[in-house]
Amino acid sequence: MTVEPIHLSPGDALILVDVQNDFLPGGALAVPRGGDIIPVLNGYLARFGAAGAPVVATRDWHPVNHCSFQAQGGPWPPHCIANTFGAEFPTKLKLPADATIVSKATAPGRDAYSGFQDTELDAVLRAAGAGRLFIGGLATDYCVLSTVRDARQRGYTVLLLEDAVRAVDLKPGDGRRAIDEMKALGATAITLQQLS
Ligand code: VGL
Ligand code: ZN
Repeated sequence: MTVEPIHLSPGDALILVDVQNDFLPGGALAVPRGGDIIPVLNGYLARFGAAGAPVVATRDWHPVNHCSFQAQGGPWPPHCIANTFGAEFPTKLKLPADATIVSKATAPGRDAYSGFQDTELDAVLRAAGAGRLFIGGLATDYCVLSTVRDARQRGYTVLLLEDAVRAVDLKPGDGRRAIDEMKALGATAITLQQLS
């Protein structure tokens, strides 16, 4: 397999999707091997920092009575409740102080898997002049997939951080199928070693 080097340039932005305690080992909705991505994301963060390129972190930020919780008839256990430990970014993730944080799914009656849904993400990226998005995080088959779909629909170039995503895999193969769909939508899968 040829490994093409990628150089960061103006217009690039890093988007970390929902890298939050509840999606990590010990969390309320732990993604299998979710913790593996943190050191890899720290590698991407170091390169974006060195390049002075913008970083955006989305977060699932639910009210206690959110419609996606089983008590309300939704599919998930309670997770990422706003202002709780489970909704925080893990301390091991080296998020820069100037990262932009985008909260999503904040209204009780509406879920949002995509970082673009009912948020300021598109406006933030436009204001930063970003056209090429490097996207990683959790979970491959839910919020990463939806965010990549919306990014492609909005005309962004998407580089999927294949070594910095992990899937819930409720049905075995969900993560694999999500990656296939993202590639079919025009996303390019990359790994950290390609970033010089
Ligand atoms: C997510 C399930 C429920 C995600 C969020 O971030 O992928 N998954 N809420
Ligand atoms: Zn959620």
